[in-house]
Amino acid sequence: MDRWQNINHVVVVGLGITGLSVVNHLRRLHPDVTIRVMDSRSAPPGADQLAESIELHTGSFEKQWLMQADLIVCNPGIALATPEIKQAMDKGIAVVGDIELFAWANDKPVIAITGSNGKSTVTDLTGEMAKAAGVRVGVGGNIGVPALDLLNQDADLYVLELSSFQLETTQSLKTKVSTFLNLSEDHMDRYQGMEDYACAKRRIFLHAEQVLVNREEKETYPTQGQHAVSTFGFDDKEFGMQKRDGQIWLMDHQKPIISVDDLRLVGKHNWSNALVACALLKLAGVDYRLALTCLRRYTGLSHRCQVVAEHGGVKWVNDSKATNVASTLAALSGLSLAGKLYLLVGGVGKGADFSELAQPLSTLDVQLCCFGRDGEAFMELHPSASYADSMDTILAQITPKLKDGDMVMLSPACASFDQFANFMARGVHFTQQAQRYSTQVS
Ligand code: UMA
Ligand code: ADP
Repeated sequence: MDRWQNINHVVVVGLGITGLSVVNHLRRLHPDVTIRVMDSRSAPPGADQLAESIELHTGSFEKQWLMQADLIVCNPGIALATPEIKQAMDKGIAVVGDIELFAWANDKPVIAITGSNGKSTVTDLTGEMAKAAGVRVGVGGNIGVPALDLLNQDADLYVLELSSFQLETTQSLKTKVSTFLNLSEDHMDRYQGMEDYACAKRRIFLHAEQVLVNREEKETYPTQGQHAVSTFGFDDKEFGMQKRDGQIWLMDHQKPIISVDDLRLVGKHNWSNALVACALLKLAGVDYRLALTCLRRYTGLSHRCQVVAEHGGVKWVNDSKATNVASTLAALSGLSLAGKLYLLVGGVGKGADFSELAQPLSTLDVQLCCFGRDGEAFMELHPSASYADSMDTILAQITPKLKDGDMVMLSPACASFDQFANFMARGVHFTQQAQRYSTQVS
């Protein structure tokens, strides 16, 4: 089927790295189509990299262009419910995302990963292990490398992190294996509720040869279609875990893979991430046993529960990627400290309910430090809570109190864009401040 037969005019909505990758892909593979780009921001990122020959409209969505399009390619950050987009869809104009274009152009096997938390860690680790096992692999998607940019790499396997936003506009992606890691509240400013959000994520199963789901979360299972289903979890079934001689082992159908004591990744949630990476590779036909040294050495991605400074017995932990409640819960789970935890929370709450944090906080010696736009919403979670407008003010206030055994952790349960460009900028800022203030601890 030639999907491009009747497509002459494409409108790319939203620039950023996705929009640029779409334009480059179209120019490479479909030089005859006309491309117009629009972005509602007045100075969208990427505008300086757009060829001058491409028409660009900024500051609003240009309705007439949309109505004249044969195909609209929408940035994942733009909701399909946006009135101008909805109007075009109602007129019968096809609206897709960059992952759909990837699906149209790709004929290589794909491992696809979604979930509320752990996507990037599992994606990166799976890619690293595939490489260590000798596979030419392309790793991208929501992790920060647009999927279409991978198509130049001539890989034999693609590992894609897919957000619910990207899956909303994806219809045809064939995968060797798809996994839905877990479901917890996030992006409630975009979805009508948890089921709406879960439905978007389950689209990852539409054309999956095999699916891998979380035994402990039935919401991660496909609700329609015939699939070969494998499961992972903390018990000893299928891909699971087992205690042997006092150590917990990751297990593949009763066969030991690796002891968690041999992992450099920390936290129970990361044991699960490591197990999933092995399972995905096996289901895709890659021998993960060729990559166990890589797994053993893997220390994780930046901004995820990462110790960024240590001085005078005080640890400073950057978990800036904790942009929802479940990821902050994961950071607190199993935390055992000789001293006090100074926990920095706040930012853009995305309409979330933070009350689940109250229970684990009640079991810890903690000073809850709230900041940013929705920081006040955390104040009722713990009697120690105090509010300051910025992270810097908090760090200046707490540093003189820090003692041997304490931990200062940024695990904000919120997005960053009230005060920072993104979670990485927030994490870098925290790291710089941590390195400065840590030397002042006596
Ligand atoms: N925007 C507008 N008008 C526009 C276009 C964008 O207001 O016309 C705003 C929207 O609020 C949008 C935001 O700008 O949310 C981001 O757009 P962008 O230009 O930064 O987008 P890209 O650079 O193309 O990045 C996107 C993903 N961003 C989003 O889904 C919001 C990146 O995921 C992804 O890495 C990249 O494509 C490559 O696939 C980021 C993300 O935050 C990391 N993802 C969410 C998450 O992980 O929770 C889903
Ligand atoms: P995502 O790409 O889904 O946002 P990341 O791997 O970047 O996932 O991790 C995001 C946050 O979630 C970090 O704070 C990290 O410590 C936490 N996290 C990682 N894996 C899991 C998991 N399996 N369950 C819960 N939280 C997790």
